[in-house]
Amino acid sequence: MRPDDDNMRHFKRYLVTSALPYANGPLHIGHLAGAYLSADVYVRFQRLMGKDILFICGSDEHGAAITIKAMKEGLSPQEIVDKYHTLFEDTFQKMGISFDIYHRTSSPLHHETSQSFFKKLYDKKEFSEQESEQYFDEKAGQFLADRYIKGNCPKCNFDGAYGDQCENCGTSLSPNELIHPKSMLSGETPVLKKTKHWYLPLDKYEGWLREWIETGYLNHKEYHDPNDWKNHVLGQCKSWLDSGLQPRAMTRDLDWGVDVPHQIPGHEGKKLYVWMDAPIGYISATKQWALDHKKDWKKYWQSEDSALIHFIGKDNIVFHCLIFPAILKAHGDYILPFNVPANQFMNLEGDKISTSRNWAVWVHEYLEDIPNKQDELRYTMIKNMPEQKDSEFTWKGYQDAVNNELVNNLANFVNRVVVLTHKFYGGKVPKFDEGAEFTGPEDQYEDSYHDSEMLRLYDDIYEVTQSIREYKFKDALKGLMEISSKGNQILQFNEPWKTIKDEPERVKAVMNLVLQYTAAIRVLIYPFLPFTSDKITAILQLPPLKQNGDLVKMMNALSEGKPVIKAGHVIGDPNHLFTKIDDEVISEQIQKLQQKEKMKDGNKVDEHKHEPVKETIQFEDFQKIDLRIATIVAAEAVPKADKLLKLSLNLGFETRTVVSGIAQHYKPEELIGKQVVLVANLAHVL
Ligand code: B3M
Ligand code: ZN
Repeated sequence: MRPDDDNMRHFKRYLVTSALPYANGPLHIGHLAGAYLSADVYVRFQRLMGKDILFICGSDEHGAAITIKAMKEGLSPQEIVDKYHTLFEDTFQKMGISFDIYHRTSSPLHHETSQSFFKKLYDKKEFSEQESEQYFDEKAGQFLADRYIKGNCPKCNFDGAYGDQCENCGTSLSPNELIHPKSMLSGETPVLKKTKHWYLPLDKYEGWLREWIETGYLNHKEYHDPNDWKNHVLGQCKSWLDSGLQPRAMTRDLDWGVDVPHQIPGHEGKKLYVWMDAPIGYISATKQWALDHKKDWKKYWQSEDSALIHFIGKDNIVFHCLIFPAILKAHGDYILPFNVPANQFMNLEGDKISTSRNWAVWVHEYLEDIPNKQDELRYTMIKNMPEQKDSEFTWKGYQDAVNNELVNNLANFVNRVVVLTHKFYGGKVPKFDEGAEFTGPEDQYEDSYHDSEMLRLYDDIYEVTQSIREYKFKDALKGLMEISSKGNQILQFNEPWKTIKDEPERVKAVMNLVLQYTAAIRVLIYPFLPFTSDKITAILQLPPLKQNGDLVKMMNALSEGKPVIKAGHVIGDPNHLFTKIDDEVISEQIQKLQQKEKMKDGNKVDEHKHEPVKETIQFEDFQKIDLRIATIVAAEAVPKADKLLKLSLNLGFETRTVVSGIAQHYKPEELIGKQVVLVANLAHVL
């Protein structure tokens, strides 16, 4: 087993991307677990293996997700994307997500890149031009994005369905299917108007897409090993292919986005579809990185000895496994992704993470509330990574993981090694006699030699590296923690604190070995918990990792029985790697979550706090009132009544429509998903 024994030895370089997050709201832990932490572990690992690897990301700043948020906050789209782009950069950096570049799709370089890409496909006659009827808001004077149209769902008749999806029954819709469509811009009924768009004929590409997905091979530039792809990713691709691909419009009638190139007749008022421009954002970010570092971006994107790997969440699979590959192949100069190790979703305390219900742990808030504990969050996220199926984050689970695993196992091991080294040898790594026997970690009754234990350590490290290569980050982290447990066992079985007097040679061999363990953990832990790796580096007084082959060098040394930390090296003072998380910290977070959920919009609730309490009523009066908790599933303005909102309330057993005089306090779209108390037996007011 060579340290770099893998099926990718023939690749000269790697290009790793994480999904470009929409710059329309802060990052929550689900994002982190989905596409960023997994990629970061992988990239940091490959850097330690000495690979040429580039880690690309940036903000996705176009599409209706942005303009709707801008409308809600009363800001311009540019103001919205600036705000969240800055927040993202800061949050990623603080969490140690080690992008080589964090770019943005509103940059001029991206606009140019995606336009010339589009132009190339246009010139190659890859697009089909089709005229269709789209909803147009005559009052607002614009075509409506799917998300801007609401109406009754054709399936369940829910009256707050969007043009692309009914959030009540989950059906995917197209706007033309909505009954009683209304524009969210003006509240008016939109009219159908003819418009022309450029379509990517996915139906024509279906044959080769299927062959590429299923067999993994088209030619030397377009291949992968389907056995290496996750089952749920292949499954989703196959189910899309089985239901037949349809041509997909690559342009939109919008005023925010990348212009359709002006050389193309009929470009006026047209923008690129956000899923046309966003993945090209990976390319423009690479170009920007190459400009900054005087490197050649093309090698990463167009050379058959490069491996392109997309880390994403499961909701983006079709775009990265079918649509973007189709775009790349239609262009002709690009490689296709070698793997798309998508993650599933992470739930929170028994419920789906939801931005609209504010059921989320926001990463920037975590960093403020529980400062300097990035690795504690990274650890819990990786431990619960939704690699194959949805997973769950709980605050109690976080506390247990930190207290029982990081503190009791890892921090305890490193601390014991350092304290004992100072106590026995004044901080100097001891030399030992080759023949000294001691008890190994695997079998407490069998004696071990230092050399054979070094090889065992090598094997355990190798296991971890294989898991990372297979995108099994949970297993890899477990393997790492088992190495720390074994280190603890070596101390426990040999009890150097008892045997130091009578068996000094044996203790030297034991202490040297556990110091090798500690020094090895410092390297191996770096992809997962980089801040902790730095702390161990400081404690051991070793030079910082260079991130270009440290792990390969270390594994080569171990396999030859050479030390990772040399005898005679003087280590620094002990310093606790982790401290326990108190119950109060956890209960505060749980309370915060529940409160946010209850109040949704805290300030607004406070504004009403000062309303005087009404006259006292008798118990019999109170008993007559049937109070029910209901969820607002749709809200809209009532024409010509500026105080009123029409609300659809889901009571669990039925949906009611009520009119409420709160229009001056809330915008309709803010109310969706919120809970209210309803007097369910109030007589109709005429
Ligand atoms: N912005 C969707 C998302 O944030 C989209 C990803 C783009 S990746 C090119 O989930
Ligand atoms: Zn429905």
